[in-house]
Amino acid sequence: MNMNSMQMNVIPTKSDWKTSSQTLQANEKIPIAISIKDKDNKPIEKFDVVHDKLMHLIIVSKDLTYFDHLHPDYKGNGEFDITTTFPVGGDYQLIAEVTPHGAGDNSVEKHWIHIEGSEPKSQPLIVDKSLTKEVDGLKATLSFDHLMADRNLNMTFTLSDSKTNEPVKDLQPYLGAMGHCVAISEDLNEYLHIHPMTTNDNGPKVTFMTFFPKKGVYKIWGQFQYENRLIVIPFVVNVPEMKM
Ligand SMILES: [Cu+2]
Repeated sequence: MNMNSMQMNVIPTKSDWKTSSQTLQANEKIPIAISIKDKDNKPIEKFDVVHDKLMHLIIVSKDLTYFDHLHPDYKGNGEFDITTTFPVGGDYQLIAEVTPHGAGDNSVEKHWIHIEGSEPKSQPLIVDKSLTKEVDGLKATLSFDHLMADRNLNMTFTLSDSKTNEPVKDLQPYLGAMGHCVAISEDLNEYLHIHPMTTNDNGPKVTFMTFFPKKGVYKIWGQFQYENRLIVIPFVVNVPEMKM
């Protein structure tokens, strides 16, 4: 169960991150090894499969322009490996999510790395005026039942085909769900990985229950599989303080 509002069964974890060399270059293959340990520095051996995977790894650039969602391989003894490339120089936050067996809730481990290479000017995060966006043939409108911090809320993506304008009814499951969603606060301190409420429908509405712990600007990435394409649709929203 991934309930961001109630992470009461989290087993405390620590992590070690190793990369191939000291200087990491943009556009070069970089092997990354992530070791997950318990609070006494002993490797955690057993993890639960959550949404088809033992580990979900999110990579974002510091300005949240770049987003990737990867699944490192489990090598045993608490170690996960992945090889990836970074498109440009700069600082990146790596966020690993695992569920140690018996925990019931996921643990989140974060790590910053610096990538050498030409660094584009950091893009300011601009709150979207319109919550309708089109990416790769899929049009999404984002809506909330009530958008405010410190409260459980429902966030719904309503999907239509950009060519036909027809509501999407044949969304494909991706990693055991009709969609995945990640939200990160502007300061990169808050990270939410949100899975949709259980549904038998393949669109056009995919609803996620979530909880923004603090007010402020968040970038949200919805991931959906449609016509055999994995499509990432980003939005930037301002989450106001809770109104009593
Ligand atoms: Cu994942």
